[in-house]
Amino acid sequence: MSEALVHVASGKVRELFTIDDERLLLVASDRISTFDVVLPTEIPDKGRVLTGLSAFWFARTRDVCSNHLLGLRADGRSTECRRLEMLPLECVVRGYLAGSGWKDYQRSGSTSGHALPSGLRESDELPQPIFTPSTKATTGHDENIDADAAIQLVGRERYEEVERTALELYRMASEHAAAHGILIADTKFEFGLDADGALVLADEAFTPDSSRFWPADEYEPGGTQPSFDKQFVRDYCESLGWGKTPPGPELPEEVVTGTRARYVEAFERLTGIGFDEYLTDPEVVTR
Ligand code: PZK
Repeated sequence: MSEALVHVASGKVRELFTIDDERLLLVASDRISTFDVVLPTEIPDKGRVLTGLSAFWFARTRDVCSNHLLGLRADGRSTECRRLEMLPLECVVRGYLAGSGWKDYQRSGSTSGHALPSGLRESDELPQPIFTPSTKATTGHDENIDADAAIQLVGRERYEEVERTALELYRMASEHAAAHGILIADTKFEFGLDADGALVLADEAFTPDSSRFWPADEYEPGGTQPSFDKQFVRDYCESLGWGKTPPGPELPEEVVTGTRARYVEAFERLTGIGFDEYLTDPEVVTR
């Protein structure tokens, strides 16, 4: 049986297709980006690792919030999902001070309207995780916004539900990951609404592309942290003196192999499932 898939959207490294009126197919490629540029070299199985990790988290957080996952295809990189009305908000939770949160803090002592204690260093753990929504930029970077601006976009009640849900999801996943040697510094969610107006977690969840994963055993606040997954790629790109504008450089074999191994390691540590088992039967992560 063949199936006509209509392409609806492209992300930097993923594609979205329509299956029918109610269902979409989200396909994760093996492309990798660094410094916001997609590189010409792929990392074999990266899309399968991210798809499997997302599905693992969807299965384990169902009681906190329902999600768009309907099933995984046998290729391990394609997710059948419910078609939703997406909220116009990037829902970020930060447990540590990094990236744009750190930049905001240095300028103003706060981020997304959260006043933070003085004297924090880059990569410090926050006194408690904070919800820092941003707008979905069509071009360039998302812009952090405060609660009032987010309430303008989705309404007060929905905002409060999204904040409470996002913080609970982060608490669950970050505790689990830390116990397995990975710090989730921050993470981004996208939520949608089903036909009844119920909140549904969509997109990807707790993948290294939607989150900052740091190796816990190398954690040293006071500067930037190594990336659990992309550090070999970043180090190689820095060694070239590449200007971080397109086109990106091709990656040598040893950088590809080392990076693939890091993705597989993250998958196996977080799921407790062998990656070979996943390739044999992707649905194993949801059981
Ligand atoms: C949806 N995106 C972003 C992600 C892309 C684009 N379940 C859903 N229902 C309706 N819309 C979306 C989803 C999801 N997930 C997500 N845009 C629309 C996106 C990945 C690849 F090209």
